[in-house]
This record gives sequence, structure tokens and C-alpha cells, in this order.
Amino acid sequence: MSDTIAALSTLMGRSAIGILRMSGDDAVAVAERVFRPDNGRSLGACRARSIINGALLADSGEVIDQCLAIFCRAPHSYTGEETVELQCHGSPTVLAAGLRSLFAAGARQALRGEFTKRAFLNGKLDLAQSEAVIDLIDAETEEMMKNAAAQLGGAVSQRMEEVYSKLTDLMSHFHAVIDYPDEEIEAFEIPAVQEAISGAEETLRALLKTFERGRIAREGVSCAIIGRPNAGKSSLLNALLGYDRAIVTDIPGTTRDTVEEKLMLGGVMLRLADTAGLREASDEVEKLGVERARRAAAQAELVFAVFDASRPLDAEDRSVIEAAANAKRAVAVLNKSDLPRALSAEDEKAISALGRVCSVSAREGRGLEALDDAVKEMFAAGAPVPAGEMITNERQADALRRALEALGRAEKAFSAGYTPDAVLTDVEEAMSAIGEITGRTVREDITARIFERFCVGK
Ligand SMILES: Nc1nc2c(ncn2[C@@H]2O[C@H](COP(=O)(O)OP(=O)(O)OP(=O)(O)O)[C@@H](O)[C@H]2O)c(=O)[nH]1
Ligand SMILES: [Mg+2]
Repeated sequence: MSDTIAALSTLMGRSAIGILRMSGDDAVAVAERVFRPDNGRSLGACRARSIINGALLADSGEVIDQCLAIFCRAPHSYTGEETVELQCHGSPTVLAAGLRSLFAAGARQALRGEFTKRAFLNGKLDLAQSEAVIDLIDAETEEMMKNAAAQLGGAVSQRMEEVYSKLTDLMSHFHAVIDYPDEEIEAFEIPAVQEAISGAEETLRALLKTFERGRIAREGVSCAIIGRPNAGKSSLLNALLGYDRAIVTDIPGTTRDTVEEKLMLGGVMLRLADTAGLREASDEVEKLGVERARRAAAQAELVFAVFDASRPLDAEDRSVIEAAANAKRAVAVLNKSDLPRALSAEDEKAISALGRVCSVSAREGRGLEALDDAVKEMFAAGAPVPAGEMITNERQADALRRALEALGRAEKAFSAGYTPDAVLTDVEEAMSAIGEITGRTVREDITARIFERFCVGK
């Protein structure tokens, strides 16, 4: 028995269409109380999976909309339960009244991700596929979208099942040897066992390797633009964005607080932060800004260290070099290339020591391709990962790591000549970790947390 849940599955706002959705044992019965088909029959007497015109009624019985209904019988639906969708006009007033009416007729408000959770519990989707649903909705880049779509189709799950089934074979062989010591069971082929374990390890390792890349594709790379006041940091942010996002003036100390924007550069999503110029600030607000800038530089995965190349470096520039040298990755940006260059040989040397150097004119938007290339080289290198085979999820990566550790232990135990039991325990642990990815062996509290990431109505 499952109670009947209802939710608005589209945005609450003015739009062409808004969809109310229900799932549960009584979904059709509830809909029958609020939806009157134009054909004079009751909804349940109409054909499932067809589009039915009719009137949506308020709980008072008045008509609130002319809409379309589609219902699916269990188990042939997204959730595996009876489901009904009401496609209404996208009026917030209609949708709110429609939802109220469904509640009055016996449904209750669905929780976040409850539809997809039911699909998982009813075996319609495994856990990796369920996570792909939310990844697809959240996808901000085309790469992420394609990857999530392939995972929704079962790309990761299939890999996991392959490994799982190989390990199951191995386990059953071991068990047979332990359980029936007197019977003649094919003796262990030592190389075969080792091969099975290392084959599984190889697959898992290859998947885990894609995680860093997946994380970048999903969350983007945090990038702080640092430099002395007036170096042209805000001008660089604006030039990269293509519009005047941050205030630019010739007054040093213009930017006080950090300004954040997302931007695609070199095929990578950067979370770009323009910061306050690094100097010994005298006023309180600027001081706080400078502190923030230093923190942003220390925490960022990438730093653009901007220098005004039309004048020699000063002490403030040197503190910028120091901050950039301590950052995880840095690109030196020699700005104001439209003006004559005034850096000394020594300055040039100090800057080159940071690694990559790009010469740009933020004001004229010149030389930005070099930054594009730098980012591409730093983050997007390597052969493209086939869609769906990129792990983007910390939970899955953690399970992969644990599976690999357990297999490593199994391998060691096996080659040290331990009894099969010892090897079995480790292989079993690896299988249990792999099972967490698809949801075979996952704990209820973990499942609950996963579906909390969803929106209501999905
Ligand atoms: N000639 C030239 N001037 C530039 C260039 N980039 C910036 N400027 C000028 O340099 C001055 C400072 O620019 P901003 O972008 O505000 O500098 P900032 O580093 O953000 O400065 P603070 O916010 O004060 O730390 C402005 O007058 C800009 O017009 C450039 O490429 N060439
Ligand atoms: Mg600025």
C-alpha cells in the first residue's frame, strides 16, 4: 500500500502550461473526484495513457480550468504506481487551487524527490540512475547534460553490474571450495582469480579517475582574480564576461567586496571572483576587502594574477606574486598591453617564475584567447570521457574508493596464501561498496539524503 502524493511538477509562475502530478494506489480515484472528462465517462473508465480532455474542479465543485489528464496504471509508470498528470493552464491561481483540490480529495503533498524515490523503491530506476535524474535537471553545461543523460540510461550501473557479476562468480567458486571440501571442484586457477580481481580494479580505477574531471564539469573551477589596486582586475572580469559587470575607475581601491560570476573559458566553467586590490589598506571597508581577496586566492583552484605591465612592479605587486606562488595554480596576466611595456628584466623574471604568462589588454579586449588556452590546458586536458562514464558524485566516488581498497586487501591476502575465508571477506566488502552505487546494498538514511537533493514534484 502506498499513500497518494501530489505536487506541482512545473514552476509556480505564469506560463503556458503547468503540470499537477500524482502517484499512489488511489491516484486515479483521487483524480476522479476533481476531474470531469468531457466524454461523460469517469477518468478510470477512459483508456490509460491517452490524453483526456476535461474540467478541473475546485474543492467547492466549481470549474477552475479546462485541462488534459493522462493516467498510467501500475506498474507501467515512472514510479511503478498508479499515476495521473493534469496539464493545466500555467496560472499560479489555477495551479494552487488545483493542488488544494487534490489534497481535499485525499492526496497529500509530495516531499522532495518522492516520485523518483518511489521509482527507485519499486525497481524502476536504480540509485545511480536516480541520481542522474537530478544531475540532468541541474546540468549547467552540455557535457554534464550528456553525461547525466547517459547515466540515466544506465551507463554507470551497467559497468557496476559487470564488475559485481564477475565478483559474484568468484565468490561462488570460493564458497563451493569452502562448503564442499570433499567434492571435486575445479581447483583454483590462481592466475584466473588474480585476473578477476585486477580486472575489477581496473574498471573501478578508470571510473574513479573521471571523478576529478566530473567535479570540474559539475561545479566549475573557482578562480580568483588578484592584483594590486588599478592593475585592471575588474576590467579583466568585464572583458571576459563581455559586459560591464564590475565598476572600473582609475581610483585605486575601487573594488571593495568580491564580485562573483560564472563564465565558460577554454571549455571549463569558471566561478570567477574579482577581488579588492592587494595593498595595505587604511580604511576599514577596504581592509576587509583585502582580507577577503587573500582568502579567495588561498582557497581558489586557480588564480589570475594581474599586473599593470605599463609600470614597474612595486611592493604591492610582489605580495601578489607571493600570493599567486602559494596558490594551487596560477596564470600571470600582464595587462595594459596597449601601453608601452615598462617592466624591468628582473620583474619579468619574477613573473615568469609563476608559470604561464599571458599578455592582454583588458580595456581593448585583446589577448584573451591566451587565457582561454591556458585554462583549457590546465583543466580540460586528456582524452574525452565517453558520455555517462564520468563520475560526478562524491557518494559514488567514495564507494569506488572503498571497493578498490577492499579489492587491494583481497589481492594481498590471496597472494600471501591466506585461507579463502580471508579473501572472501574482502571481496564481499568490495561488492557491498559497489552495490551502494546502484542501490543494491544501500542504507535507508543514505537513500533519504539522496532524494532530499531533488525538487518537489520530481
Ligand atoms: N590602458 C589600459 N588601461 C586599462 C586596462 N585595463 C584597465 N585599465 C584602466 O586601469 C584603471 C583601473 O582599472 P580597474 O579594472 O578598475 O582596476 P582594478 O584592478 O579592478 O582596481 P581596484 O578595484 O581598485 O583594485 C582604469 O582606469 C581602467 O580603465 C588596459 O588594458 N589598458
Ligand atoms: Mg576592481
